[in-house]
Amino acid sequence: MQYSDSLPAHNAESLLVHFRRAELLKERAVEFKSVNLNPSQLCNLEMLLNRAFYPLEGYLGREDYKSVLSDMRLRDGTLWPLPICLAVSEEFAAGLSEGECVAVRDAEGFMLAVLTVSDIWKPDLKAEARAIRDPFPEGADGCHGGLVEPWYLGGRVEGVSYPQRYDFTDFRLTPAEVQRFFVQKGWRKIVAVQAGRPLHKADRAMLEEIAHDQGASLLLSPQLKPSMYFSVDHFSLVRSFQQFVETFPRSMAKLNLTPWFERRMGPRGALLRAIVNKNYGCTHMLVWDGAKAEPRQNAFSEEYEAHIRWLADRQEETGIIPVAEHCMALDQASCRYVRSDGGGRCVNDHNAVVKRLTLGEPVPEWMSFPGVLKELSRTYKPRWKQGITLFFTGLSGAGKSTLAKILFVKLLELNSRPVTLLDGDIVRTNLSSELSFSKEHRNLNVIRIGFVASEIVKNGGVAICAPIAPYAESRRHARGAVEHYGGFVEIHVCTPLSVCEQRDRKGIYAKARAGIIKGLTGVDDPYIEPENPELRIDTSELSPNEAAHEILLYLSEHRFI
Ligand code: PPS
Repeated sequence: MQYSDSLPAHNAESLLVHFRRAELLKERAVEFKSVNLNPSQLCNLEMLLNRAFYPLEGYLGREDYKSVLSDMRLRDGTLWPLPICLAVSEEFAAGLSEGECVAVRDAEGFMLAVLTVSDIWKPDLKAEARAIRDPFPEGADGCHGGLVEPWYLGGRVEGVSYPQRYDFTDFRLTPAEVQRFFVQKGWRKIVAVQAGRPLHKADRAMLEEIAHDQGASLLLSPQLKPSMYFSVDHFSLVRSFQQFVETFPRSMAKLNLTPWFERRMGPRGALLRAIVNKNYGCTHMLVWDGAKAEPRQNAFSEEYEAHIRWLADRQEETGIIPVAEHCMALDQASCRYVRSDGGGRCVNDHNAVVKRLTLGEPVPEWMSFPGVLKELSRTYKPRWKQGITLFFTGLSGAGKSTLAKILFVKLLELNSRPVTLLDGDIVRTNLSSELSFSKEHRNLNVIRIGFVASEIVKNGGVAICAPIAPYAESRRHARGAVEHYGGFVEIHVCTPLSVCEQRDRKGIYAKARAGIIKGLTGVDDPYIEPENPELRIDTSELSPNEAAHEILLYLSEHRFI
């Protein structure tokens, strides 16, 4: 079947309704049940509304869903490789009937669309995953939106508003706007290039080769994660793309941000990407060799070549010609990447660039562009410029607070970063005053400390925390929150209980032994020792100054200071 034969005859640029209809829908929505979308569902809705998912006019109904899984086609024969349905909880589905309208809202409750429900069903997720993985064994995400036992809704969608986006709005064009741009500029052949990592000089040389080979221009889009707003990487990726696109003549490359995100759905995902790219007005699409995480010798795997052939077999219908990566090699004489069909490497220099930036080493000129590096170096800093958390844990009286205070002063004296002290008492007074010393509340207390520390580290500061933190789970949680943005050094102050009790500066152990206080850590409440802390310090063997010096030595050896 020809691509054009299979398209329904309508030409609406978006599924947004006229504002008068939108007003009516908003009034009526008071009576509708509501679904709040998670970030990936929000991207799907945006792609429906802006017609990147043309010709879909809403979420797939049950019969279309089945047909997509079995034949990669809608019931009318249109090629469509992946289900786009609205996943809801069983409880929500149980209260709905077919024909009913549902208000589709963002996380804040702002109404974006109205779905007229045509079908409600419980999908067999295992069968769905099996079908999607066929014909190649790849990881599959489906459209269950992260729900564990979802039900699916299908039906026509009437758009009230696009999801609100506040970042990079200058180049978030809809498919129709992008296509108009191409027409205005007289671009007839366009290669779509999506990438989930920053691009460098090897990529630039390859893209220029491809553009010249095809006589085409380039539409470059960073591939975003649904959780984009919680990740500094998102901003750094997009800004690096801005810089990268600037290295091309204006007549050759255009940057656009699409709400498309990586779905890990193998060939079917690539096919959907082809359809979406066609809807943005492109004619070709670069297909990266997904298996190639690291540079490796000579050319491509058979799977990759089979994948390209598989997409090429369907290009009549998708309207998109798949383009494979080229092998590139560094020409030593000119220090430039050149095409190398007879050998060479499929080059991905990104990991090497990040490694050099985080080690504080210079990045060779042939590897990347100054503008791209400037953007990336704001995110990928050497350890001594990153934020860091010093996380002291140990029994009451072990010496955590004393050490924390010495380190606080020493690091202020170095004056390289802002330093914040989150001592147990400070936190209990200002952040967790309503919490008790139950297991649940202690974990919550430590999770809160981890959150505050991660915010400090995200902004390049030093957080010094000194709670007892008796449980492994909340310590792990705090580490996870912080390590996303910088260093986490766990220091187990392992002074024996007998010494802590002997010191008993607050008289707390005496009270516990007398039964006045219940649930004191180490006496009648557990302390789970950390298995792999970065440091263990026993203050019964070292003076406070000696112990602090050990910690400073560790920080310096590991290049944190
Ligand atoms: S936890 O477990 O991490 O939430 O504890 P933390 O916030 O560090 O609070 C410990 C300080 O509270 C005092 N205190 C108790 N500690 C342990 N168990 C019980 N039942 C208890 N009741 C009060 C104690 O003085 C701790 O202070 P530090 O500075 O550790 O000696």
